[in-house]
Amino acid sequence: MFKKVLVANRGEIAVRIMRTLKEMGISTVAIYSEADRRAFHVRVADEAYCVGPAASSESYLRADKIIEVAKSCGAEAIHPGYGFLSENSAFSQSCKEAGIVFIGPQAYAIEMMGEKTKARTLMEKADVPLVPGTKEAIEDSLVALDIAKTMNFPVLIKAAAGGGGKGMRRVNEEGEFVAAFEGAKREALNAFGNGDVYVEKYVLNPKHVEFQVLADTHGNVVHLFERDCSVQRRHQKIIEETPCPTLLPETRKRMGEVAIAAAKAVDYVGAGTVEFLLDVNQDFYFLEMNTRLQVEHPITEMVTGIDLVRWQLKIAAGEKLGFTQEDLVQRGHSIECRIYAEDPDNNFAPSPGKITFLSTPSGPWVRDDSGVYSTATVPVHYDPMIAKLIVWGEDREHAMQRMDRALCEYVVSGITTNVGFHREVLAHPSFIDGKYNTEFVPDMMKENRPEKGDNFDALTELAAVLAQHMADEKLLSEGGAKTSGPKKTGQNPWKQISRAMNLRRI
Ligand code: MV4
Repeated sequence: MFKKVLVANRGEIAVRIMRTLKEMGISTVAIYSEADRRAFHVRVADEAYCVGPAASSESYLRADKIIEVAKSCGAEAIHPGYGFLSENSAFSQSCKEAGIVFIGPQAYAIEMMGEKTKARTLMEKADVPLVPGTKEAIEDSLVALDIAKTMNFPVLIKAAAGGGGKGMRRVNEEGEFVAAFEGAKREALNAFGNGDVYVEKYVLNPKHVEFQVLADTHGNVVHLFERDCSVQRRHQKIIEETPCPTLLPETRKRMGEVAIAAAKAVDYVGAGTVEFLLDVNQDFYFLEMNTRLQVEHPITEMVTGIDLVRWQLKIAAGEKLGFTQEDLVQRGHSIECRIYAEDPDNNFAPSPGKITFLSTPSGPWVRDDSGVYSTATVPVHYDPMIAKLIVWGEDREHAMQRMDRALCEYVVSGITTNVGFHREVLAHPSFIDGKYNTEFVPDMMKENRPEKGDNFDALTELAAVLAQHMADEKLLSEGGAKTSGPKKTGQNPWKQISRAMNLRRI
């Protein structure tokens, strides 16, 4: 096993990876930008090196500098986390050429899955069900229109180099097609430097269900069941859960087999995720494969008992998978809520700044994967996700009750978070019945939601007690104490208290 590993990431995922490294007796190396000198991941690491200015392009994306740091400090391997360089095939290759182990798949698998048309071609050969559509990029808009006509509208134009929703255009009728096609091409060229687009039939109201896989270098591949990631807003996941509440055992079995076939078809090595759309008839279609550890991996760890980062390391060191498919079972239910520094009452605008006070949930079966600490500053430069709250319960109802309890324990002052919004989602009939799909959050936002504050009266007395306590403990921030962000908040004690209590609209 490695003696020293560099973690080429920041925030909660860097901390989460270093926790496992520490447990395995491996020395941890952090990198950081000038904006992250006091970041949590830097404090957790055994050693840490600054790799450049705040902008990601000048720090966390600087493959050359990061490999240089790894070489000079004697790290034998680099864990890329998610985002940043994690799905950059050139980086995987550069690590290899520098004699450093990239903890992830080979460049070939990243490249094949990164280009959607290549991925679809390869997946079809492996008998993986695809959404009806083309496997080649289409140059001519009229040729594309003819194909679209055979599929029935709506259709979806997708960028070959895209993923995660970027460069997609839904087209509802023939008349809109050509303009949308040209628009999508231009957008794709701008965003990815690759204007290739292709056409798929639009699957209406699907669930987003993904399967976790693990593959070693000896040809063993297993899946670790599914995650339902349908609670999303603008392609940002908000809540994930496992098992998927509507997935039938027979469908689960078939999807798992397909996920394994997908991984085998690209000679996959390490931890990966195969994404599907699942429709109301339990038909499922391959969307894409994410060739990295994902944000929502902890819920899989909670129900399987497998530490995915530990196995990423063992696999990267050449070890064989220590268990078979038959050894794996889903035990109980797990839910993850992503905690964002954002304001749900202001169109989810980022809310960076100084966290003046933080107290996080704990207790039975609660996992707090956080990238911040009390008095830390959330920089404006990066993703506003500051932490993840993960719970386990014996069944779904138990997990939901436990999550609401844990959310109530969250106390964050100085910045605004979506903790209260999570409570609103958990209390929503569509979430409770489990049949929600990817339209759930957009639909919920269109509903006539009660004004925040409608439920305040009954809580006035409690709020007064809390206000006194917060004043005594100097937890209320001074007027204008916030140093960054779009507008000054925090001057209004009432708002701070309601936030501290995680009041949800009811
Ligand atoms: C689709 C689709 C419907 N039909 N493809 C969004 C992100 C990218 N990975 C693919 N996405 C979709 N592809 C067809 N043929 C609907 C989506 C989609 C979606 C997928 C997963 C989770 C949330 C979503 C929200 C809107 C659209």
